[in-house]
Amino acid sequence: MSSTIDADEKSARTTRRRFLQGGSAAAGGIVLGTGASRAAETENLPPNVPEWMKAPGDPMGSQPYGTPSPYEKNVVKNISKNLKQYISASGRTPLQELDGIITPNGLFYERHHGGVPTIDPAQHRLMLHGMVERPLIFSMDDLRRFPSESRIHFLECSGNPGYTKPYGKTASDLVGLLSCAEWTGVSLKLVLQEAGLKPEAKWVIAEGADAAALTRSIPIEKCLEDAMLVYSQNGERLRPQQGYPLRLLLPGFEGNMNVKWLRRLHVTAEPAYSREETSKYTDLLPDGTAREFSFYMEAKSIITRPSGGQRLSAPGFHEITGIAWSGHGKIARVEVSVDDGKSWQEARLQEPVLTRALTRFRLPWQWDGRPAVIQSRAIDDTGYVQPTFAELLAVRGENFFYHNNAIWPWRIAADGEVTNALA
Ligand SMILES: Nc1nc2c(c(=O)[nH]1)N[C@H]1C(S)=C(S)[C@@H](COP(=O)(O)O)O[C@H]1N2
Ligand SMILES: [Mo]
Repeated sequence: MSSTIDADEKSARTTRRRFLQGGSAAAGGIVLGTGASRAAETENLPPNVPEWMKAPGDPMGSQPYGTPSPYEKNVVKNISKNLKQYISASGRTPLQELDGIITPNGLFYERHHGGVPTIDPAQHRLMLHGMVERPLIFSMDDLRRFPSESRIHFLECSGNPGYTKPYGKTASDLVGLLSCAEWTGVSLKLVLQEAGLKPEAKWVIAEGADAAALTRSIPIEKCLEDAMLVYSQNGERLRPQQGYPLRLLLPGFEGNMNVKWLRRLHVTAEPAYSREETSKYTDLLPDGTAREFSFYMEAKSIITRPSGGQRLSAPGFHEITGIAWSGHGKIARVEVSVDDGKSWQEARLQEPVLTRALTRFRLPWQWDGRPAVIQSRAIDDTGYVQPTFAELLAVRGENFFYHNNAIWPWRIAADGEVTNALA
């Protein structure tokens, strides 16, 4: 027995030495960076008994719906102050503050064109009509009687970051119109089968019950593949910002097509050519034509730690971690460069690697304290490789706005400060 304890103790000590030693923080053991200066001023550290052990904590019921610790109050949505945030608005997920792959519901990104409606689920209906045998109107109770399913998928606005000049400071500024949740609802295929599709049915035109009446045309193949009518998000009912009480989820398709507050599905032979698929959400190419109905979000990744706005406290061991995703399927590989793109190493992927979901990657790194540029690139299971920003500009020209899936490199200065290397 005692030899096991010795072995554990020995490996714990080795680990500690390997990960936390290095630079100026090495001196007296595990006292690091800013923690060390704050530590001197408090009586709450070992060997003392901290003040929060000396009296009972808050009583049960003081928070019937839990909220984060007051010490996490800065972990909030990133809402740009440069944009007028009223009718057309967006708030970004603080990706650099999150771990794992699931976005907490309160931090899920939001993008709306006509404000967030407050919808009474008892008065909400979904109409299904057009090229079907039996037009139907569903209440929320009707939809919950169908067999349900839960799946984890990312959702990303195709206007992410929504500017062609890479001036963002943080991972959230650059790709924060991206989140990932476990969605629960009913397969759209089942609901379409209930109505009976006519052979001419080629498109489904989805309409939201917001003031924007946001409307998008969805190819029938996607509707019959993995589209879902979603009523829950990470276990609880959808948030109003995410489309309460019902949204369309089209895994891997650009965010805009995932119609929130879904009220109508019109089955047709032709697309609607709505505002959102003609004047918006298309890309003007150098030859004067526009790329439309691009649907899928291409493979993309970003390092979230260390990332812009953060600071490495000391040279030595640092884990590089981030997220990768592809609208086409699974992430096959993520490669990380710590030498400004000269060489690339394969990062470890966190299991399970899911289809059309965020995938967390990690690479152990020894920072030598010299200036460095770090970046990641995703490769999906179709073999597609995430391009550099320069490669993307060469193909698309300077006029494109949507579907920017470029690599975002971070510059690390000698003092550990991390900034956007392209800005
Ligand atoms: N009805 C409706 N659906 C909508 C929108 C909207 O404004 N109205 N915005 C779209 C856009 S542009 C995006 S990126 C996603 C955002 O979903 P989220 O706010 O849940 O993140 O919803 C899409 N669905
Ligand atoms: Mo969007």
